[in-house]
Amino acid sequence: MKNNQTPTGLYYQFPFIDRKDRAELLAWLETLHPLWEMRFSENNPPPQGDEQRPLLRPVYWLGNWQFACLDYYHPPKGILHRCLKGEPYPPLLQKLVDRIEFTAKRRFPKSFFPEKWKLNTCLINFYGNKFEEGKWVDRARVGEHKDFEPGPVGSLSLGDRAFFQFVNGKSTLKEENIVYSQWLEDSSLQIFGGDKWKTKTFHRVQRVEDKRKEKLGPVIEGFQTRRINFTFRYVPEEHIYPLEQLPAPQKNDIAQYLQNLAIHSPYYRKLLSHLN
Ligand SMILES: O=C(O)CCC(=O)C(=O)O
Repeated sequence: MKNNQTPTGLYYQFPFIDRKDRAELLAWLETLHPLWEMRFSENNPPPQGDEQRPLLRPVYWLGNWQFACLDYYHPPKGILHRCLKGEPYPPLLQKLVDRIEFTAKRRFPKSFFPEKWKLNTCLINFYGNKFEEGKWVDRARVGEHKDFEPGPVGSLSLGDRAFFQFVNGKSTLKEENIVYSQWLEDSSLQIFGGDKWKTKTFHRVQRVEDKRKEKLGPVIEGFQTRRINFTFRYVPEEHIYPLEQLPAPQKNDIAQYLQNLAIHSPYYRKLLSHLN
């Protein structure tokens, strides 16, 4: 344990960003057009017992895009053709990422960091209520999972606070399986690294409060966002593929997503124009 009683390998800072950076981040987020991806695709159909479904929330990736239908980045076996080279960070985000990397290196032992570690990948999750079958349904949660990208992960939160937990085992509601709980406040930073938090335990977002009543993020049809979370991760550069290096089946699976992204993003528009 350290002085502030946070276990080794966990770091929490509140607030991490000031009001000016927060306002600038929110203004930039409003310009995004997140995707509502389907979990599976023609070339990656649902395994037996599972079914095609949309993800619980809209997402946007920077650095590289890990499409759900390409099965995400999952070393050591799932590294081939999982990560498409994506948009770079805007300057404000890069500035925050530099601070997060600096903090992680200062707080965590060297052994937590793979060689060449840098937070070159960002998943932006939009949490809120989804309009389904005539009513608004609270979809603001994430089930137990691990982030398989090697090294520490940095997590920046905006909006309503989230109840975040590390747990032993999957799909368990048993109290004794809860290893550590943390409320993630608006404008806070969480970093987790090392075997205990990356490999041995799963993490999840149990619920997100609904108190701030703040309009957050871009307009998304059929969705009301009340929390936005950025997780910054590391994917080795050699596992990030330019579009032209993806095989045809993978390219076909993501073709419509890329068309949708290209409507609003100059980066994806250029990518597709080079392909034609
Ligand atoms: O929203 C959060 O705080 C956590 C998100 C998360 O677990 C993930 O993106 O893998």
